[in-house]
Amino acid sequence: MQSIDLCGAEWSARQDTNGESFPARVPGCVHTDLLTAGRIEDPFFRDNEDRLRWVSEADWTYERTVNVPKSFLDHEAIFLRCEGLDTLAEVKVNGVSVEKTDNMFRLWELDVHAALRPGENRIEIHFSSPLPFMAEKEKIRRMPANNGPKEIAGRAWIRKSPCSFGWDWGPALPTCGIWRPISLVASSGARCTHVQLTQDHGTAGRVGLNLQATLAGRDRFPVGMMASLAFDGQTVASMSVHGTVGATLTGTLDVPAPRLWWPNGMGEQPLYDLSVLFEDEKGVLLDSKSMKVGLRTLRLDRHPDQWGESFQFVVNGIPFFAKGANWIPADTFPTRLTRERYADLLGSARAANMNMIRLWGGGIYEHEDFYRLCDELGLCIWHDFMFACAGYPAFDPEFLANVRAEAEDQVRRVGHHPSIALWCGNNEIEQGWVGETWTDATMSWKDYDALFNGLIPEVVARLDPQRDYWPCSPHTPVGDRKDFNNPDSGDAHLWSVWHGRLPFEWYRTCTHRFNSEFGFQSFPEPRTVDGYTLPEDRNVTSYVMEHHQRSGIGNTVIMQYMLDWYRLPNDFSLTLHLSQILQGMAMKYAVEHWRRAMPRGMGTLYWQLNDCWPVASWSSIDSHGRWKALHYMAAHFNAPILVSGLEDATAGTVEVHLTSDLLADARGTVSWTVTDLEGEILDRGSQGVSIPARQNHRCAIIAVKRPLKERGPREILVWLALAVDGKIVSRNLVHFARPKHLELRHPRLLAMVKTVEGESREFDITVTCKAPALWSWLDLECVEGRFSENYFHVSPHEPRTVRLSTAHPQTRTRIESALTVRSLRDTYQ
Ligand code: BMA
Repeated sequence: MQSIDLCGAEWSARQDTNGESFPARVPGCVHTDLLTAGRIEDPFFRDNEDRLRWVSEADWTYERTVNVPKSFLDHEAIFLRCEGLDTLAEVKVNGVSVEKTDNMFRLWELDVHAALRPGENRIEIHFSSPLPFMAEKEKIRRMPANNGPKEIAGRAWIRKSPCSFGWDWGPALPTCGIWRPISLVASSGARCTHVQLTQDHGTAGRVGLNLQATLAGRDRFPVGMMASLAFDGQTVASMSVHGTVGATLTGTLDVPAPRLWWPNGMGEQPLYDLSVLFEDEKGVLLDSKSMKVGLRTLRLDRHPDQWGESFQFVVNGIPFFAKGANWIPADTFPTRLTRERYADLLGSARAANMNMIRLWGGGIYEHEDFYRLCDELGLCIWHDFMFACAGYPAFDPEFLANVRAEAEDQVRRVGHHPSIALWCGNNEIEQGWVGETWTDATMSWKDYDALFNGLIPEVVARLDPQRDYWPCSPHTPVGDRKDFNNPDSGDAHLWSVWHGRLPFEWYRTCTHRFNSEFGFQSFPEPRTVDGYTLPEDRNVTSYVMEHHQRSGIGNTVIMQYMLDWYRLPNDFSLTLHLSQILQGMAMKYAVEHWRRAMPRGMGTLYWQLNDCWPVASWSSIDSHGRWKALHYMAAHFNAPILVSGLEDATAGTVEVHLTSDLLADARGTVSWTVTDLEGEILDRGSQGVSIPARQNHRCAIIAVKRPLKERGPREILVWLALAVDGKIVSRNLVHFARPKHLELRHPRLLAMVKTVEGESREFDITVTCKAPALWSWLDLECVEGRFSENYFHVSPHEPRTVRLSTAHPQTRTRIESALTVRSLRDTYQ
């Protein structure tokens, strides 16, 4: 097999009506090409988005020439292999139309043998705007869908990233272009179209890695398949088998002493190198495939139990609590994402002690880098198919055929990744978008069943038989199917806090089995906001700030909860910071409760990890990769062993809980200090504790009746710490009044910077205070960096040292002048 890569900068693009062409990049999209060519303003700045609809409404042509040698054309089969065309495209080779495509999620292998000639050839791809297509279809039947005030109607008709048409955190900037690699491929005899892997862990000390290769080419052409598996460059297993095109080639690699793959926090992520070669009878290489393989079993375990039906993931036979967040496309224009940006975001997820990411169904099937990094980082993937919050035209056989091909392509493309834990049909469609019959507002259950309980699971069972399938998130498998958030079985999206505006305390009433969505919004930090606003926009109710808020109720809801919990902040930038503290507190409140509820509840995936543009949203990391307060707090509430306290002001007690995700029992010391707001110690104690593996247990009840009575609940803080082997592994703070009612004293915070020896990007910063400093945060002006911890509570009795890692080399003096430290009291005083 031979191929000619067509990616790169040799392309040009032009709008069909004005003909003037400009340089283009492939993979890429028209918005980023126009931006590079200086033809449009930054779509993310202020309300520029509103003036860019013309780009989505226009038709665009991408073209290039390619020199094809005669020897290439001597092959039997020649394809133009398009790994992603976004979306309504007509492909022409030397002026001859070879295909019209209509699904950005499909692999198109177009037969171009007859159209190519030796020497120079012209490839042209014409993209029609999706908008007239959608509008036409909407005239036939209105598809129910609505997620955000600016969403463009009709997105369910087209197989294109749902959120590109606008979402309640994303702009409406549907783009077009050659968004994944493109190449010319030539083969003779046979080529391999897919190697399916399954694993047999039935024999102790060995794993059987089963291969099933599908070939295309000349009928009954004889082919040999040679497979080998290596670890760290050493071959550990190999096999070969012979067969012919038309039949499936199967074989097993018998792996002795397998090194198992584990999710983050449970063990390592060893990855083997699998190489599969295909040869003809004379030993001439026809084709090859290589991939990284992780050996493990990873299943969704559902069995009847005392509460209903379990919902837990089990890796290598061990159930584990899933901790993580939901992933959306990391850029409105995902083609400009680099491996570094994926690595930074997913590395941040790992750094916050996550072990699962939900690849949400309103975005895209992700780039290969995403899956590789999840494999390497031990982040299990809950993988939705790309259907979200809409009724889809499953009554249309053409639509179903298109979706079947898409599902097959995607499962074949990524199914070998060890990190994928589950295939899930869709996001939230069972929740209100389905009814007994078709109406303008709902699709029918019959059509829903055909797609999500028929077509898609059939593809999964056939092409990826060892992965579990779940029809929808959320879904309840027993009883009434409209009861999508049942607490006794299935997964749940819990939005009564935020969308339902119930108080944070509501979380503690929830006993669901797996919480795959819940969330609370915040604003991005001031420097991110500065990037998309002018000074006159810097008020949360300004037109531009509201433009960068896509949840209709968003800013109002943030402010409502803010006033419930905190004092009105002094200014705009403090409002942004305080919104992040509020968000972090909400998520901490929820996750700590659900971790304490294990094993009844076995997972929390908050909404949402990341952003696709600078916006007020539920994310814990903003579009620049800057960690919000929530992300720093997530590292704590997701800690492998968590100490948390449940306050009861009436009883005058704090229940101390230890929640362990460790595989082995441990021992440690829990200590508590009761102080007033001056920092005066009113009581303290400590206790040796055993920490049973993979369990929550209440290890102590602290009596605080007396101090509460004497000083009143607004004066009391209880500081908790858990030490293992003399090292503090988890801390927490309990208060009995809402923070707005605490009369915090001036903490006189100080931060001292020390250079870490031999490092120009690492600094140790020691923070001290004279009175309790709640939610203290370090901030840097004009220096990009990340702290090992931030938004933490500092007690006057214990200085805290955190590590700063800067993006670029810095001097100590520079850091000292750029650094500020503030705490909650500074937001209002
Ligand atoms: C969910 C998601 C998204 C949405 C989020 C916030 O339920 O599935 O559709 O962005 O809520 O409203």
